[in-house]
Amino acid sequence: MKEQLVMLKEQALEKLKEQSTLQQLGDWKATYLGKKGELTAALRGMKDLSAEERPVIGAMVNEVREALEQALETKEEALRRAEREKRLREETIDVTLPGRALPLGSEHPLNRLIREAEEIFLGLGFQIAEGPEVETDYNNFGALNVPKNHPARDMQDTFYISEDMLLRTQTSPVQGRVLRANVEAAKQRGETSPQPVRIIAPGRVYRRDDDDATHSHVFMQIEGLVVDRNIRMSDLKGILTTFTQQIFGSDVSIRMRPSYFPFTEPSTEVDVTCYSCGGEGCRICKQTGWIEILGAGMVHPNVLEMAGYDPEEFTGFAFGMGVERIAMRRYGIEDIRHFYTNDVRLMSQFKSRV
Ligand code: 2NL
Repeated sequence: MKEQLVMLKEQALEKLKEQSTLQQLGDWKATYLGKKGELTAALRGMKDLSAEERPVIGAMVNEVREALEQALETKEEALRRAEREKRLREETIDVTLPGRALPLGSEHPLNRLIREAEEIFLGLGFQIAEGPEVETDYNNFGALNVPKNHPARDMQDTFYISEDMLLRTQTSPVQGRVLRANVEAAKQRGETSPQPVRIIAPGRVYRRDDDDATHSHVFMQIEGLVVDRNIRMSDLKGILTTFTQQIFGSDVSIRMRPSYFPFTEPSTEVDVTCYSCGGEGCRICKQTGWIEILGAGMVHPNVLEMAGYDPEEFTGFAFGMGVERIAMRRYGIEDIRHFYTNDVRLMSQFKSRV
């Protein structure tokens, strides 16, 4: 029995050396120290021993058990340490490696031009106004002095949603809303006159056009409106000169040609000197030296009156420009549809300066 125990101990310790994972250690523990293990089996054999032998062997069994448990603990600790060190080695991060660059988006050229225009007009004391793209027929046409039989009101030219709802064809209804809100606010406060107005209204507008290189059924517009006492055409010219020089460069000048809009009287079309040839005449300005960029005029007294502003007390000017047309010339984009197909190869060329 003694020799058997000594052999068991030696065999167990020998086997222990071969175990190299915590899983294997568990199996080893079951084999030698477990309830169904070899040492328990040896203990069971003691019932056949004599009374003198029993305590001696009993002590020896305990001694072997303690030795094996001790060895197991030492081995387990060594294995845990080795595994932790291995993991730490594998998880080492080289903080000196350069990071992976993420592809950076860029600002849409239309949004960029609108933002630049907004910054210029904010600097001139204007506020930015916004409104819904689905409008009433009255806000889009009636309130702007566009008569019932005007061709612009035709189903051919406007997206109607119902008899009197439509997709706005210009952002002017936004300005009309601001005017009427001011009149309402003055009434609420018991004041005799509404506040003056100095706003721009940038936004998306819709026309029933067949899309081609120069026409899109959806496009961006920036309109402006100033209403105050003693506003004159020279104020319009001053604001537009400052704006165009900040957008196109301080060496451009503007000229105004007579035109017609139902909502302004007098009305004018505004040209800038060609920023490509400086006015000499080239392909871009079709040899004229001038490029048309917007329409404008003095607000028609009917428009002021309908909104609740007394045209005897107030005068104003308004203007409207198509953002795509200016962006196409400025960035040399030859097809308006590029703005809406959003090919990243084109769009990524407009890295924002923000
Ligand atoms: C153009 C011309 C224009 C206006 C828009 C306007 C707005 C109010 C009152 C009077 Cl609330 N006028 N807007 C005036 C003149 C011209 O747009 O060619 N746009 C692309």
